[in-house]
Amino acid sequence: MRFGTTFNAGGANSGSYLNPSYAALIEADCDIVVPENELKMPSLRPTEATFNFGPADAMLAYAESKGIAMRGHNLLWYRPDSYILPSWVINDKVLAGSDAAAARARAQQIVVDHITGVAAQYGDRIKSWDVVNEAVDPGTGAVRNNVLAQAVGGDTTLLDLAFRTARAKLPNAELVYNDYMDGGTPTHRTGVLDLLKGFKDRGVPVDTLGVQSHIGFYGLTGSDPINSAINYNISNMKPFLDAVVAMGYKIKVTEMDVNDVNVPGTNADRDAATAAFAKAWLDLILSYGNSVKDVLFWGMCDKYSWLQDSAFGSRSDGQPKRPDPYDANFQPKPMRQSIIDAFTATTKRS
Ligand code: 9MR
Repeated sequence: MRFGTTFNAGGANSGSYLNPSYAALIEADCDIVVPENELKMPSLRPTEATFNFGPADAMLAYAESKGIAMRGHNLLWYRPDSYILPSWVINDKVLAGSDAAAARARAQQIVVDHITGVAAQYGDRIKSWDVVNEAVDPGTGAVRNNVLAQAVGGDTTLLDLAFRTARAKLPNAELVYNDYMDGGTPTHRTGVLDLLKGFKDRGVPVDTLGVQSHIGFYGLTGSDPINSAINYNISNMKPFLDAVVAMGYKIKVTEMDVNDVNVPGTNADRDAATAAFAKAWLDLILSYGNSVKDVLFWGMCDKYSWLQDSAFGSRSDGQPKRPDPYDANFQPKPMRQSIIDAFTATTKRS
């Protein structure tokens, strides 16, 4: 089993390898890291003609110097939101034009060129890639709509092409379909299962489902609200994961954190709740034995979590959230022990 985290190329007050306090957590606990934003298409491709590899190159050099693996996130993020694709893609005239055949060819060319360029830069130095990220609409279960999807009529053409291109250019890499999988909406889970089944039916080379695992306490009801929320999510996920593994996919926890946005009480109360949820979640996922060997968190330390952005909800007491294994002072929390306990309890991988 390997444990890891996301990190970034920000400054001294961020979840960066350039922040000595954060780097110390990585070097103490992690076997694997993944750039938070630096390999995303808007970061890498300011213009069609340019690949801005500098920040990710430096991150990979850091990881290699410490003997830590680095995985890649992501090659094709498939959402309609404006920050997902570079503006030269969003504003592309051919993609949005009236010549359907030209739009289709242009979309395919953008996907192939991007993956080919990134693969040429990193080759076997990055052995696992989120090839396609978040392509299933949680509201409908269908493949999401965006400027690329529109150019190919909304089907899975570009998703399949991304995986086939990645396999051709990165024959030794683990190819991952990465999506939320937070125990929440049944429609989303059904949509992901349909997509994974379609990949198998069409012979699309996908190795692994990335179970992001941005889990959390969103609704709290009943006399035992913490345990009810945990049990609800676990019972939703088990049949889903059974089905994924039965299709022959591996599983990987790619972006875990535990959102305590609605958990009342003291820091100790909140940390006990998130530790319990993390333990139950990891016990379930690690029960799939050799199908799962990696667990990555989306941050080691509460201070720099993406969840501190109020756009993702705020606590009613106004306190910062506590979603990660270490607190804002870089001190370990009970959640860190939960991870150790889950790793210790699981069967040895072969
Ligand atoms: O944590 C990331 C944040 O810094 C970025 O602004 C945001 C948009 O690029 O993406 C966040 O990471 C997301 C990841 O790439 C995909 N799954 C959800 C993550 C949290 O939003």
